[in-house]
Amino acid sequence: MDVREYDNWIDGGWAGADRKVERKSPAHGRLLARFAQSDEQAVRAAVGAARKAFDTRSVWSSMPGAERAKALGHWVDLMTRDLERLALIEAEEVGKPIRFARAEIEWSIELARYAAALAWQLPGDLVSNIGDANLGLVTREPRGVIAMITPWNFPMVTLFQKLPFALAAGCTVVVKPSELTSGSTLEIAKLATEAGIPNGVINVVTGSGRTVGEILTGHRDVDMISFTGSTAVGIRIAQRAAEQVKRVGLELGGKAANIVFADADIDAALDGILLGYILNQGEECVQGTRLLVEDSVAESFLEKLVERSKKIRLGLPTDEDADVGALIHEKHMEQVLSYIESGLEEGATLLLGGNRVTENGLGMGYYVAPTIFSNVTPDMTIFREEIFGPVLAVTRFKSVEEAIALANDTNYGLGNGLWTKDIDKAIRVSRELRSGTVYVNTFLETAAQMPFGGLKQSGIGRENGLDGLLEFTEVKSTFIKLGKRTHALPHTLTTSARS
Ligand code: TXE
Repeated sequence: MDVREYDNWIDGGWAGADRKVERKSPAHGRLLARFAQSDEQAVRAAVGAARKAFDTRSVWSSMPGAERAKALGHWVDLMTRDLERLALIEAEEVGKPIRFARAEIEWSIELARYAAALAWQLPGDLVSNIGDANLGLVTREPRGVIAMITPWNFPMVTLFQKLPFALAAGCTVVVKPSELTSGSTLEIAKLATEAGIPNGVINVVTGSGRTVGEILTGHRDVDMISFTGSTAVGIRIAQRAAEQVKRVGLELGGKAANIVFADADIDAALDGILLGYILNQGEECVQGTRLLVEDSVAESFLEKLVERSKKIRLGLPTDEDADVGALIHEKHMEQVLSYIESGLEEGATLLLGGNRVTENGLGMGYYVAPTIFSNVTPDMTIFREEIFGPVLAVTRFKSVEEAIALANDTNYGLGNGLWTKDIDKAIRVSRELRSGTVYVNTFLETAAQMPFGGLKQSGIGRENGLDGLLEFTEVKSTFIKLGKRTHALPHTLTTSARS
């Protein structure tokens, strides 16, 4: 297998770097790629290219929406052409099974297709009731140069919930992907140039967050920072942004609850709970990591869930039948195992898993067995903290009120799910759940038109949908006087008084 060598992508071409960071496979340890460890000069060049492309209005920011949509459409075609190649890069660098990587690229392309359509019709308002001789225009303009900082769990989807929307609005962009998974981001930036998106509109600088990320977020020519990652770094970024009164969009962690009522379609709920806790090895911000199950059905539900979970197949990224892949790196695996340890120490009952997996050729990778704890109480660490691994914490409840209180007993508010055949209960509970998304009788559903984002410490702002486009726009109010101006100036200052 060839090692992929990458530089930064700046102003429509590769820009070399003296220092490199290596990415080894979390699944089998082999070297996969080398990325640039960018310095201040590289970040300045990238922001400079984005600024110039934005300020030269005809290049992109004031191009007719239809033209931008056309260019984004060509880009979509090229990504579709290269889907398999992109999926393999994604699977290998993240450690996830190839079929999920494929689905991720397909979904990213879908988001780009939707955002391209939005470029046709940036909404605005005409205000006609401010007097006969006045007209108000409320228009939306692209925000400017956007710094996008993205994580390693879904390198493409987390980027595509931002990038095509910002481009559709007319912004230009500098992306700093995770230093662990930069390959697909660099590849799609190159494809953008091939598709005719002008130089400087998309730039990518790679390297560590603490150096490259900090330089980028502090750069005065960056108008907005759009970040997906941990809550701790999100807080840091919000502080940096505040120093220069920059806009921020933050998509941070989560601790979703999946509530199963006794009157649910139990088989459907089992599917949803299973997918919810193992998808992407549990490295997911809307992971259904807490199962709240009604006491009267809990025993039999858990028996079935454990039986089904035993069939989950762990495998290498290229294993077409694998359900769960490797965790992102050794330190993260150790952290997940230490959360499992805390569950045992704090008195939860281990029903399944709880260990690292090294059998069947997985010994060189960072695999953790699907793990289920029951008798979890709200004071336990595994109930409260984001684990980001295939670990499910189960808590029983006896009433609707108790279920709602348990679900909301968290600092996060990204997503929650509930399972019931009673429509009144479904609507009541979904209204009372404090999260940006609620899934009723389903889980991890997606649609490009549906906004995505969090309450509380899960973030600020929304991605996807029309809201996702508007995040990257500024509102401008323009007053237009019709006919003769009769403003209330002091008499002595009016034109007629002077003449
Ligand atoms: O994320 P970081 P990490 C959660 C999850 C996970 C934990 C740690 O719980 O276990 O975060 O993951 C860049 N200035 N999520 O440490 O550090 C960094 O280089 C500017 C949830 O990998 O937040 C990367 O590009 N940038 C989440 C990006 O921030 C900085 C997805 C995210 O890395 C920076 C990932 C700084 N000071 C992890 N420090 C989700 N919402 O899905 C780091 N970065």
